[in-house]
Amino acid sequence: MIDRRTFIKAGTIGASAFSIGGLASAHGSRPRTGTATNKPIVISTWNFGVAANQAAWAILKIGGCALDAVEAGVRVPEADLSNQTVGKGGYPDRDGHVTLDACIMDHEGNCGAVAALEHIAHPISVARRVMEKTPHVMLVGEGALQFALENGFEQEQLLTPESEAAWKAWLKEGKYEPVINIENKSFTTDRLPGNQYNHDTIGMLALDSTGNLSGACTTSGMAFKMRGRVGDSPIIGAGLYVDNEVGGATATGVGEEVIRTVGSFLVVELMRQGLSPRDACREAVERIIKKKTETAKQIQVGFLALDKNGEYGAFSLQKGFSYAVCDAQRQDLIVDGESVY
Ligand code: SD4
Repeated sequence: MIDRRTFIKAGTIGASAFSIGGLASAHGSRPRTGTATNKPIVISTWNFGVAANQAAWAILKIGGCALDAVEAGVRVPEADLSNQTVGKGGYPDRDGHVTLDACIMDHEGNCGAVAALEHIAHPISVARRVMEKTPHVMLVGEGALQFALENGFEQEQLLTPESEAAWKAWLKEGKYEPVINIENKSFTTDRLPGNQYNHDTIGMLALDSTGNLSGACTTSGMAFKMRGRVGDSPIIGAGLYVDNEVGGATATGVGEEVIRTVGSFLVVELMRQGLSPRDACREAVERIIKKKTETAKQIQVGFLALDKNGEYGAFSLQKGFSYAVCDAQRQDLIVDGESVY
């Protein structure tokens, strides 16, 4: 158990806790020249990433591989019934079904994903199985469930009484209109869609002691989404992307905007061009603003990135996006990300 956590403002210590060739300037970017590497390291979205990181760390610290670490890490919030945004216990869709999305990607560009998967508590492990045991990248809906059951995953009731009660409360006002975020306005009037009180995703990136990267992303999706809706989280390139030559990125927030900009792939490509993780995330966030200026003011999207050297950074549209960092120095760091608004 973590009894003490430190919150650090990114841009001060967080992003520079380990900085290669100097920290990029606050408002720009410059190519980094350093060669030192901070490994192993694992980072993940939101405060609940701390517990998830520690499960990943148990593997990384004994020389385990990044792929095993990210899978083990994100299984923690997937199993946590008090977390109503990931895995079992997640908020259902508008029709009361808990549908889960997840993807995983390794250092060789192998990837696997499931979307709209029901009745299985650990979609990330099904995604890994898709990656390793099928010629495909993504299975969805009933096919994903069938595959999971054939592979020994247990069928479970994922809707908890608490999440069912929240859904029933939402239903009193719920409008079945395909308007992004309308559900959140009736769900919690003063809380931004995709923000810290309504975040639905853990995205995790790890660099292991051999210098290999992997990532995982898992979610129950936006609360009270339309039936059949799939967000960015299981989409390789949108919710997660890893390129072992460069780094990895993951996203949280309103997935529609992340898909539109192929956000995580964009962050990795920007790092390839020499931007720091933090500046690459910032540029991707600004791309969302450029494309959908009015929408961008109303929603949250956050990106988190880790490069080959173990340097990390994040940026979001709105305040409130935090992320957790775990390395040899400390295992319980929470960083307040920077934001545009
Ligand atoms: C989705 N990106 O389904 C997820 C939800 C999320 O903070 O991350 N919300 O669109």
